[in-house]
Amino acid sequence: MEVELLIVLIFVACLLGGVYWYAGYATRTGFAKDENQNFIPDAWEEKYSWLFSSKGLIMLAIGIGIGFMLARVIG
Ligand SMILES: [Ca+2]
Repeated sequence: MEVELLIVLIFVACLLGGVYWYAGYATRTGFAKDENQNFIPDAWEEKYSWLFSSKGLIMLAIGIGIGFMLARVIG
């Protein structure tokens, strides 16, 4: 059970990392419209602004979760 949860957490971390990377990449290259220049594609801001405003908290929670599950899997 711990291993499955660990894999899910790592998968979510990679997925979110990809989303944050893509947002920065797409807005910097001008691929996605970003008129207010906050490096979040404007099309995403209405629905997913919480994902960016709580980025630090989300990554911290996932990081703690991975660390916790990793300790249980190894130990
Ligand atoms: Ca924007």
